[in-house]
Amino acid sequence: PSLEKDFLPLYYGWFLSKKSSENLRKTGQAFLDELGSLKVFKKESKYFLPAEDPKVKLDLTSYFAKRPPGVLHCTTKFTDFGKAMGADEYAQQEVVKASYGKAFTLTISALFLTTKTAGARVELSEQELLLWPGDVDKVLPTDNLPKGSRAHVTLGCASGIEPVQTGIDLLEFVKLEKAGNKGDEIEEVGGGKLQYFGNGMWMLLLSKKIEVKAIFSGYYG
Ligand code: ACK
Repeated sequence: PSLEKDFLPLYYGWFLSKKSSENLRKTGQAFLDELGSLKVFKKESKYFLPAEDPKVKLDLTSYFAKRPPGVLHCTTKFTDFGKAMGADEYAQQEVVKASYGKAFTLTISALFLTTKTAGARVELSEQELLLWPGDVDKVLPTDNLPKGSRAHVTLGCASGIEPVQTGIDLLEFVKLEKAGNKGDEIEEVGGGKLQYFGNGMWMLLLSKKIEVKAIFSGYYG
């Protein structure tokens, strides 16, 4: 019996390799550049501009100025050093312990952007879904969305917005999809099909999904 108590991380997740992080950041940047230059986007840019001064020039890169430092990641469970609901239960699962430090390949199927966040949508494999917590795929307690709906990589946040928002924003897209809203199919752009869901909610379905290498681990801050 050990005298030490397990000390849980701030969060568990997949941490992209340096190279995969750089590539995904570049892809995200190219998406912002292209979207920002599109006429359809400019026509709808009011959601991103201050009401007092709607004429200022919008630069999406400076709009999403809060970018994650270091390598990018996909959070599985936010454990808050053990203080979060369900933290111990999550950490004690055999699959979590057995996967700790192991390499995975994550599939990025889409990039999305709202007035608050920019992110990449992650499509989890059966095996990866085993590491996905049961209680995180809802905004409202009554939501009933497929497991893994929230899986994402945060690419950037608007001023005053915390990264937890990216997953919440993605769930809003999934809820709209579930309600049968396919979004206005705007046009084929560089990387795929661009969809607009209104209210400044944009999603690019990648014609060629991106695979990234990542290690399942914990982040202690
Ligand atoms: O971008 P993210 O997935 O959103 O990665 C960061 C990471 O944990 C460190 O802050 C995520 N995060 C923060 N708070 C929560 C929360 N309450 N529920 C789920 N994820 C969270 C944040």
